[in-house]
Amino acid sequence: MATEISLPVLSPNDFASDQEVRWCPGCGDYSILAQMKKVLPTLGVPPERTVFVSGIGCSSRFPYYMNTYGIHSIHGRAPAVATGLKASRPDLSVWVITGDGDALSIGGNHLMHAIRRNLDINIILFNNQIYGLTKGQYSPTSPLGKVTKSTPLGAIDNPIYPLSVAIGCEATFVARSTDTNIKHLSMVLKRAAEHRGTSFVEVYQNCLVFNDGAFDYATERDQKVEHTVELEHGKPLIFGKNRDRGIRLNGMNPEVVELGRGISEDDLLFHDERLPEPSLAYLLSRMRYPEFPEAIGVFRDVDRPRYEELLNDQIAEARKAKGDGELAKLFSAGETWTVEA
Ligand SMILES: Cc1ncc(C[n+]2csc(CCOP(=O)(O)OP(=O)(O)O)c2C)c(N)n1
Ligand code: SF4
Repeated sequence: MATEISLPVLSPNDFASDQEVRWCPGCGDYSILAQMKKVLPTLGVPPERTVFVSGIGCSSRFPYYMNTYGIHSIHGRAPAVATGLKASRPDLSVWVITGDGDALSIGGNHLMHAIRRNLDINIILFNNQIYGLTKGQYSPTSPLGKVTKSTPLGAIDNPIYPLSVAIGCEATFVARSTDTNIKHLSMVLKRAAEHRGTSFVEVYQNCLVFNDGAFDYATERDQKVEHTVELEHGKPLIFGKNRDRGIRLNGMNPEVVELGRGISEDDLLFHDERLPEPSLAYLLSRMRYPEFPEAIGVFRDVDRPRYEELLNDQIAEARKAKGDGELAKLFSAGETWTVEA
């Protein structure tokens, strides 16, 4: 007779470590940590099968605060460490926590290759448009003209947009949320976890010490309805306090239009997160405040084979055809040279 075994019900506390959280009081990182702890128990993956990998930065202290496995790795290299881990242990749930500096400055190259490979990992980029840990230098997402300690006369390098970069790298899941919109943030984290393939999530995160208010337009109660548009699959892009404005395509370009006066919802752009072609998601990732409302939600969610499956299939095939092999034999196989003094 089969015995029924009831699985333990996990709570956010099961994922919380005993470490004192060392972020500045009021930092947006707290909210992301809280939502992560709420979402993880709903995924059915126990702490001992969950791993957080981070690079360097304030955001990268995240693994200390989780009662899971964790690697506080090397600056910019979290995607590379996560790639090795997921390829060799596909059974683990692997999360990468990174900042805009960590992911897009020193780690830009590693990020790009992790995304294009499409391992089943989740990359959460805390975008505060500044280097927080090193006390306020500009980052690749700081806007033009931004005055910081390292740009005393204003930034002159063009910023890059994390989601546009991810889409350009063929990401299969791309989303954006904000640290203050906790319901939305937990929905996005859950969707990212459920996606099979690399999920790339940008979270607008307030660094109240070195870049306070950078995202007020998208997070403050009275401003966000006017300056963000929430993406919903199959629905038209509508925004504004009175829900009377929308985004329409004019040729290849988006434009803001007012509803009424001959323009109806049917004329608007309808969101489709499952389009195989990433152009629409890219176009949405280019909509920037103040010219446009910025899109919040899931931009893209498509299926493509995962690197770890392809890799492990290849290894199994090779084993079947050639046997287990021996590393020492492999080292001395093929052309070898003896270097003489
Ligand atoms: C090899 C190396 N180069 C530079 C640094 C200095 N450094 C530490 S964190 C950081 C940037 C962190 O910025 P970000 O990723 O935006 O994270 P935040 O602190 O804002 O969360 C830099 C440049 C370092 N620790 N190691
Ligand atoms: S410096 Fe900024 S990002 Fe770092 S903990 Fe403080 S508020 Fe947060």
